Amino acid sequence: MSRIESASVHVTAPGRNYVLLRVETSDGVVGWGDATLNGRELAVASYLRDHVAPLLAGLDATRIEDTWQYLYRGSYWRGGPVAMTAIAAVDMALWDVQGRTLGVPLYQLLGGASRNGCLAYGHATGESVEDLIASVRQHLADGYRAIRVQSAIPGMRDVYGVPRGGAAYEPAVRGARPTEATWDTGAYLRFIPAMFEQVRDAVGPDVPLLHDAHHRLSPREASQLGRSLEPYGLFWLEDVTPVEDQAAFRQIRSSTTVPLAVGEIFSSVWDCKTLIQERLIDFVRASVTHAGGISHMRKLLAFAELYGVRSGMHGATDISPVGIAANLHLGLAINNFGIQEHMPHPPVTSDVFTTAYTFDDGYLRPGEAPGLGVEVDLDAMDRFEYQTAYLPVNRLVDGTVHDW
Ligand code: KDG
Ligand code: MG
Repeated sequence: MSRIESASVHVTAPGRNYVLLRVETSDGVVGWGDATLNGRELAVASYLRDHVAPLLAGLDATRIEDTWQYLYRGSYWRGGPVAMTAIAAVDMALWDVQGRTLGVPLYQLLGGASRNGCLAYGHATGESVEDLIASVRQHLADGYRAIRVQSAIPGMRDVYGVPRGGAAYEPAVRGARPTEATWDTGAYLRFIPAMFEQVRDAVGPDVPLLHDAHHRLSPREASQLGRSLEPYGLFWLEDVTPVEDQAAFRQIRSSTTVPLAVGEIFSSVWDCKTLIQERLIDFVRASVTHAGGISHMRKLLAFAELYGVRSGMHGATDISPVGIAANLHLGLAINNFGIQEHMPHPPVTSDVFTTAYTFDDGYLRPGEAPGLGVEVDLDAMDRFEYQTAYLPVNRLVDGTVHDW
């Protein structure tokens, strides 16, 4: 029997902070799990290092479901982003071990491929609508078949998703305290429909376009935005309102037919049970890294399949290549895959991570390497030290703290 020999936690920062779990078995097989929780990385590292890794040594490495239940039910304090990200890392690492032990890519253990590749969407951004349209055209030239569009808003200093001066966008900012952004809902609601009108005019009706409202609107404002965007045929409108109150989506759903995507901050199926069961959303954005790993995401998405809700897994840079690979193996295997976010990591990331997954012709593919198919260079990791970094805090024009 293959036993877990050791489990170690690694914090590294090639380009940005990542937390990884490395599991090694008595047979000498190594598996990796992603435990990165943007802006709260060290909380998960401590959860793993202080409370989980010591429990893993000696367990049967093949008992993945049992280990998941042991960590979830066995902690009594179940759920929440810190615990579920920690459990996800263990689960991913054990599936990785299983695939490597059997010499097969993980998707083969999840039922095999249901499609040829995972349709990916890229992020087009612009400090003006003209720049945004140029960015959309560049993405089309780079092979993307679906594109998220985010633009600066006249009169607002910092807008989610839009980097300044053409730099690559990275939501977390290094520094001892979070940076602060200023938000004006009225200016946003006036500008976005006009922005979509110009983008649609420029690129035609066929390109699937997405947009992320990033939790800032009330249900009534979200309904207004959704209705105003209906003429532009969006693939999805994301995170229109904070989602603690799942019932709020009844109001939005009954007011607009715009396809809705929600859930990059979900930790488990319990965060979206009502949304799915009442068909209040079209896409669920939960990811393997933040929602309990492959084992739990598989159940979450199987539940979603019953109600016609498809996957749209979070894939921003704060999900490490290990987590992205996990999303891709699962996405390739399930029937109700929708789309996968693709926000490429900066080139320095490949100093530490070598991935079997590829992006080509608009599709991400997990590759045929055994397990998750990501190699992690332990020595290189040590060259990139953790640096404190936070997501921004958002305030209204009068200084009131608002959702970011
Ligand atoms: O950690 C949070 C970011 O990943 C998030 O703000 C990015 O909204 C996001 C997205 O859709 O990628
Ligand atoms: Mg988002």
